[in-house]
Amino acid sequence: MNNLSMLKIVFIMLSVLMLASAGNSNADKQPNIETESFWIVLPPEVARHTAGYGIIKNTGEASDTLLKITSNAGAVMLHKTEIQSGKARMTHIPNIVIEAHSELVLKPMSFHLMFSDLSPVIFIDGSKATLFLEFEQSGIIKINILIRPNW
Ligand SMILES: [Cu+2]
Repeated sequence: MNNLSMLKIVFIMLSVLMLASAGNSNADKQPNIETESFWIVLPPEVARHTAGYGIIKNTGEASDTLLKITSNAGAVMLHKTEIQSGKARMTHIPNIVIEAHSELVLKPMSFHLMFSDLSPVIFIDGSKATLFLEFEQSGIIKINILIRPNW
């Protein structure tokens, strides 16, 4: 075998190795979803809606999409409050991408959980509700969150 064909073989082998490792590193990239400081506002007895706040963090190497939220406290949706011509308006956000190394902060006048059809059994000061966050990659994440007055 001459030097040139030897070089060709080495080159081909290197290319195959590089492709294989590139494939591997992609497959290793996973999102890692964590939740922090979640709570639900205890509404006045007459209220039919209430809000929930907290932080969803993605500390992983790939993005993930929040597809669905459910709770034993009632019906729940992700909302976003925005100021449009001087008025606060809420928009329903059906799903949202959380990029790698980023977080979604749910806070007043911004993203929030919007609860309706409130369960009277759950909505007692100091009780806890269960929240299921369904992600495209990470699957369903269950968290227990405190219900407390915001005063
Ligand atoms: Cu809302």
